[in-house]
Amino acid sequence: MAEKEVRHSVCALDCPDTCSLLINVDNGQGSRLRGNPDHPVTRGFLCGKVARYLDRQYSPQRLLQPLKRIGAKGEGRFQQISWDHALDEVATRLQQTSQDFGPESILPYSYAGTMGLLQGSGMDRRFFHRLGASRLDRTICASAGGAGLLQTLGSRYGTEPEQFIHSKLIIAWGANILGTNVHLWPFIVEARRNGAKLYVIDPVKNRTGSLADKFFPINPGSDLALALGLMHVIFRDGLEDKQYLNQHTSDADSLRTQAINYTPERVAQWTGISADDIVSLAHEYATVRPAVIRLNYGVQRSERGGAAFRAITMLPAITGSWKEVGGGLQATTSGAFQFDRASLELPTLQPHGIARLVNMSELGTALTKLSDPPVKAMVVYNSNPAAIAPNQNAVIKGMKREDLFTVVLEQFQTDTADYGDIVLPVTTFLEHTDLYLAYGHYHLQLARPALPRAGEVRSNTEIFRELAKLLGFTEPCFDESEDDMIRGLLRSGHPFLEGITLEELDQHHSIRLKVSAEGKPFLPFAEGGFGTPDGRARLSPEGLDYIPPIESRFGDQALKAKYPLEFITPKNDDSMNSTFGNQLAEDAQTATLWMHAEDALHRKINSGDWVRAFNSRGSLRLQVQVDGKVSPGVVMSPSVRWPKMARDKQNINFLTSERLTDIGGGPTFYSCLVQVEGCGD
Ligand SMILES: Nc1nc2c(c(=O)[nH]1)N[C@H]1C(S)=C(S)[C@@H](COP(=O)(O)OP(=O)(O)OC[C@H]3O[C@@H](n4cnc5c(=O)[nH]c(N)nc54)[C@H](O)[C@@H]3O)O[C@H]1N2
Ligand SMILES: Nc1nc2c(c(=O)[nH]1)N[C@H]1C(S)=C(S)[C@@H](COP(=O)(O)OP(=O)(O)OC[C@H]3O[C@@H](n4cnc5c(=O)[nH]c(N)nc54)[C@H](O)[C@@H]3O)O[C@H]1N2
Ligand code: SF4
Ligand SMILES: [Mo]
Repeated sequence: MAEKEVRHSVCALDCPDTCSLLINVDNGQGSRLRGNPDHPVTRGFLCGKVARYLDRQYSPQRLLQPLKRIGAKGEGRFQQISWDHALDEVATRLQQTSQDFGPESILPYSYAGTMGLLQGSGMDRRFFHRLGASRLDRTICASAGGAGLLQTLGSRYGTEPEQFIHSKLIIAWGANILGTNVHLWPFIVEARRNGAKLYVIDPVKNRTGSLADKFFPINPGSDLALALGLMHVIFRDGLEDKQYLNQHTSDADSLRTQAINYTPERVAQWTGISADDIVSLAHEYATVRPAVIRLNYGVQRSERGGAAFRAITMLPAITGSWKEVGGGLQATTSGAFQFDRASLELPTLQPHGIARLVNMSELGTALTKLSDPPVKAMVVYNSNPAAIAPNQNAVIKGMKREDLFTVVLEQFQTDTADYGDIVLPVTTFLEHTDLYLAYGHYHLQLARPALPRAGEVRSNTEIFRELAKLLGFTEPCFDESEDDMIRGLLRSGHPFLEGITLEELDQHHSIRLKVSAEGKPFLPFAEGGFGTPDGRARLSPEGLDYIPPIESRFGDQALKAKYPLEFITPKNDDSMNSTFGNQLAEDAQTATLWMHAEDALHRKINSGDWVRAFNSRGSLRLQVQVDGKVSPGVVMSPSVRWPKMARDKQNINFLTSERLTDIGGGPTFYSCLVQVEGCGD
């Protein structure tokens, strides 16, 4: 590397913005990280977390050598060992486990610690497929919403962020834009400068809600009812786009019939939003043009989250808003990155046909109850299940099992790493090559290593490549270079990737997908063209009856009598799920419980008091804040802290359940009833 230079990189964190980064490198030492000013979405700035990423990169707490556990599981006592020793032990144990219990007794556990395609779904997938290990159903974040989008639109993409400047009404629906998608904000600021209004529908009045023109405090998990109420008013008052409905949708008439039942008055009871507000929101949404919905992921983490996603994504088809620049809806853009994933993951390597699928949102059950075969070995990478998975008591009980062999590939000594038998130190995104899609824009990016590696770290790709060798896998795919793996991904033949090559990516770092002609806005469904089999948006009302979540104020009344508060645990400003958890102070947001004054008074609790939030699954110590962020009956604490960093060694996922969403098999983190009581200190 030259003495002083500016290098390009890409933020690999699990965030819709996938920022283009510039880093100053001086004699191999990174000195300044900033947002690329030339990138159309990054526009020269970073979020607070990643602006300080070099602190993480150079943290004295980073794992730099392989470790072998010498203490009890979870205790955190390890000794350093060599890579040869570590990899030999992992290979031998996996081979033995496979022989004794069958390969499906081995479970990979990974999610989006890095969004990079190679480090997240490349050599690892090949390795586990070839081994015949259980497959992991990666449901922890977006599978309920994804299933909903596929049912209605048949595609997982929508309005591009750059077009929000043309909108006149922007609805942030379960979307904390300033907290989790901050690069959309400048486009909204520009739209508002031109007269647009921003409306926010959220149970929590966070920074985004506080800056809205109108804030609609919705009861958690009732979004399906609200969407049906809006449809009721739009159809009743003849505000639908009949031509669009006829030409580009199916089942509109049955939907209209279904919506008749969802009067504003009925919907008001469930949602907590007044009938008048529902009527005026419906009128404005249908008549202010163009209107766009930013539907983010919060809505899907409740029991009817999939149906809610289905219904909300029907709205722009009903009003014909897809036709307009600055109209439509964005829940994600990831479906436009149409790679040849099979060439990367090679599922055909599976020796005994398709292996069993284990839902990552039910890890506690998988580790404690699964049989035939039971899980005997788990390899964790890009994830921190001992913090982020629901029903932690079961997860920990499983991870403590003496007969479970656990390998953890990590940058830091997380709670999960404490349960590892072998811990392998890995690279950060500044140290390896990867290709990045985005779920909040349409720019494909490549990053080469920007910094020399710390200590003895290796990348996921290298580790799985070496394990494949040790297990005697001789297929040529285990020798394939990273560049060839990227070339394979790009060779799908899909028009959105047409002409994009690795060489071009190396030269430009970021390339807009060929979703529309250069300089022209992308209007995905202006003329129909939905991804459904008949090309029409599917408005079927089947499965769209609103049934309140079991764990909600209108759900199981016996449960509610014991645990009367609806507990939601949305994203934290200062961490990325549990990433950065090592840096969070004891009094961080993740130690705070927001509560309404009425609920506090009733329990003789004041702002600043320490309380216990609990239900039948667990109990957690938090400090109360009463400041109007949440409505009566709702409590909120941002997710998620490292349990071991807290005095009580717990986090909010000790309270959440393993109940799954209506479709997609997703977790229901935000359908969670609790009681709160003072606890002295
Ligand atoms: N700072 C920061 N940024 C992040 C992350 C992080 O941990 N920290 N995580 C990243 C990840 S993994 C993801 S998936 C994205 C998620 O990004 P978002 O979807 O924006 O994040 P959430 O906080 O899950 O939920 C969004 C909003 O939905 C609200 N909400 C909760 N329940 C309901 C409900 O029933 N109805 C409605 N209408 N709203 C509801 C929450 O209060 C929150 O304000 O963010 C990414 N960005
Ligand atoms: N209560 C509650 N729980 C939640 C949520 C919530 O809103 N509320 N959100 C859920 C959501 S949306 C998500 S996406 C999940 C996120 O869950 P996870 O995907 O597990 O995300 P993180 O907690 O960020 O942990 C990622 C880990 O990967 C590591 N890592 C980063 N890069 C690499 C790499 O290159 N190689 C390897 N081996 N490791 C790497 C990081 O150090 C970090 O410890 O959490 C879920 N849990
Ligand atoms: S976390 Fe998101 S906003 Fe922050 S730098 Fe990464 S991509 Fe950008
Ligand atoms: Mo997520």
